Amino acid sequence: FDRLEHDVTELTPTHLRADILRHLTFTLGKDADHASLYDWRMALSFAIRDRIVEPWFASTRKTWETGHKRVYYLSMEFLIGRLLEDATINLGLRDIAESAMAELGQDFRAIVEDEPDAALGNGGLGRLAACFMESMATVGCPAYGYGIRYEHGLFRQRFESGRQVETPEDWLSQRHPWEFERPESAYTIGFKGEIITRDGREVWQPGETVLAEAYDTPVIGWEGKWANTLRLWGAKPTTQFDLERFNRGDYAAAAEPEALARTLSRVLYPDDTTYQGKELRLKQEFFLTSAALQDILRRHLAGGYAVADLPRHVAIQMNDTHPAIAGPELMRLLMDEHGMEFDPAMEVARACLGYTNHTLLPEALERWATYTFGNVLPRHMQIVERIDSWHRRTFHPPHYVGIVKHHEVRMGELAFIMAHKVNGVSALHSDLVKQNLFPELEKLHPRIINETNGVTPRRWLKMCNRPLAGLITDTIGAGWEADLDRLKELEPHVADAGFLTAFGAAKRQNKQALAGWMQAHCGVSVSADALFDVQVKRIHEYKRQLLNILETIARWHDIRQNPEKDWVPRVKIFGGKAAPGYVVAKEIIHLINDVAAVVNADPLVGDRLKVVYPPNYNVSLAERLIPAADLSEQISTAGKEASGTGNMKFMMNGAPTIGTLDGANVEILQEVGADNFFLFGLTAEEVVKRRANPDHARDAILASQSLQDVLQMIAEGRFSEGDPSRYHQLVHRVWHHDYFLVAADFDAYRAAQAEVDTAYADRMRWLRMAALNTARSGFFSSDRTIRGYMADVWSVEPAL
Ligand code: DL6
Repeated sequence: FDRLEHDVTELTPTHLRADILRHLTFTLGKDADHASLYDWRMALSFAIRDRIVEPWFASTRKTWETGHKRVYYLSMEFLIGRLLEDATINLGLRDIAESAMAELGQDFRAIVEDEPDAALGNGGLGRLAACFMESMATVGCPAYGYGIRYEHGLFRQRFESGRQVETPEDWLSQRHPWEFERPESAYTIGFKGEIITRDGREVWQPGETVLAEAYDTPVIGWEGKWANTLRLWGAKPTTQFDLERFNRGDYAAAAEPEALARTLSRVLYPDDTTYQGKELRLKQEFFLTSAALQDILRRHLAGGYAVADLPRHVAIQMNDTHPAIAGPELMRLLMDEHGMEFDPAMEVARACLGYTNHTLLPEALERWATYTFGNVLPRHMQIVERIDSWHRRTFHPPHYVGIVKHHEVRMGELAFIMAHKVNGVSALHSDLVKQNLFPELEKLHPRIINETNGVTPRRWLKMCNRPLAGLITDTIGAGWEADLDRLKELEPHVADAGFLTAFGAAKRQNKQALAGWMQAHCGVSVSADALFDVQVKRIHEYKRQLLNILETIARWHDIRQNPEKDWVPRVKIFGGKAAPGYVVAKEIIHLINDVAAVVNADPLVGDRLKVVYPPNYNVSLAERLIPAADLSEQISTAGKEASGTGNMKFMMNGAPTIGTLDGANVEILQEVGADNFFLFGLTAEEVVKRRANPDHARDAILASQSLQDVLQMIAEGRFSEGDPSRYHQLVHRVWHHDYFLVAADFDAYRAAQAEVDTAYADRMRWLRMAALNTARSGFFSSDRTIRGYMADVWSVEPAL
């Protein structure tokens, strides 16, 4: 391993080549003549991983030796995507790896794209956790991410006759080269059972147990200066395989304990907005949380510190309410296992815990029936009730405020009361959390702050958009990757036609690559001169993909009415999955695909309008689509999108937003200026007022001839030939149950889209807007967000 002593900055393709061949031979047992793409990918991944291990050890050692405070980020989701290219970029080895592979006769791009996406998350919340892990490593914040090593990540989506069909995802069917299995780091997790009293203390005797075993993935920061650990727990049985039953020929029964245990880490729940009333989901949440807390306490005590000293060394962040059982579980460990009394244990727990809220949607705020909660976690039910009565006695909240209400345990209230800081994820969202979600609790204990989300510019600009990243470095020099405010230095160049032309050329290169990919994978041919208008995110009524497709129909209709007009050609690109049980969202997907089929086959329309919906939107597809986008669709009903992070990625990649005053759009608008943003629609306050009028949708439809025509065409079956009633319910919903105000915002959206056309037709004006979006996107680096959490929530200094 002498070669590992080379500083990565001195590493040559020849060194790396030798490492790759060594792994191919000794780790994979293959010779170069018989190696498959998979073998080469593994060999390269191991060679790159070797380069991470040293800084990883060094970071851990330094944290340990200095007793530095650590952050523990508990999340049910880490949507990390592919890791190989990202690791090479952060180590400064991207081009060296490409050359080394070329010397070996291999195509780096093909290797990178052979890696399956680790889709251990549903959407924004999980991807945010992944960006945070990378940023914590970049800014030198000592941290562990704790999650679940799901065998099956988010389902794969395909379309059959335009309908979404789900199949299981199997990223672990291949070896995962980035992780280290840690069988020695395993904890027993209990469920159910009973409480007994021993020596005057309550003792929980679980009726079921499983083992949580650790799998560690190092996360390397920019320039390889610091690395943290993403520790994912896999479930294993605590009981041995039952040999006696096996010998009796009862093979299924013999394997039962293993099968039952593995169920716990088998699937990611495919729904990020609705509460899953499943005992298994509660068990998963406890499994992750208990394993993490046991691990945290073990590490703390191994450092020779007292339990009461925990808050000086440990900050624990609950990513949404999913790990909110951390409050009672930490109390149980402190009281039942470490002998603390209730009051001091509360002080310790609350000083350690922070809670991030990611949604205002009532259906996403977890509540458990006390029956289920008490059955699965009887000791925690007792502790929750004790916390609730302590809170009532001490603070006298209004009678309707509390943790246990109407036979339910409210996880939002529990997380709030157990945390010393609660934060929202954009300025608007944090205000709404204060005003609408927890107004009474905030009055009793003011603790809500804002930490506007961010995204890592290493993955979401440097890696996914090489043409633009290259232009930025050529224009303002290196170093912007870890100091994104430096993008401001691009502003003076925006007056320079040469720079704008180069900016346009970079965008065009990405668009051409995407056009080729869409032709090959979706069978739709599009012109790279058309405006690429992109809406990618989970499919949900509040995100209003329906509004977008209704506008598409109106546009198609107008082009047909007036084909001679000088239309600005558009490609409407959609991407996203619907939760399998979300019927309306699935109807919207079907409608988009049906409209695409009609529009794309219409010779009268030709290249003036195309609709493309590539299936199975995931992190890798986002990396392909976002750099090629001209326009970013962020059109949620105001007050519903907590922040959005896709909106930030588009902005960074030079795509102006068409959007409502919702989530972080508000701050994007502030940063970029009204001239470089297509704003439309009702504000959050107006939404509430408008909804109070029961006829709001009808009024809006009757006032808009265009919307009437569109709804009429759908209802007549123009997009569902042979099945005219297919969308009757959807159309009925717009008329009578339009909770998300699609009708009310339709005309304003159309007008904003017309402004987009006008702006795009003026090439230099458009390029200026696009370039200013990139130049003013520095605020949205997740490095800034992480520094905010470090200062305001965790009280952690950088260790670098
Ligand atoms: O904060 C990350 C992300 C936000 O950007 C999105 O606006 C928000 O919808 C999402 N929230 C969730 C909520 N899931 N649950 N429960 O995914 O968080």
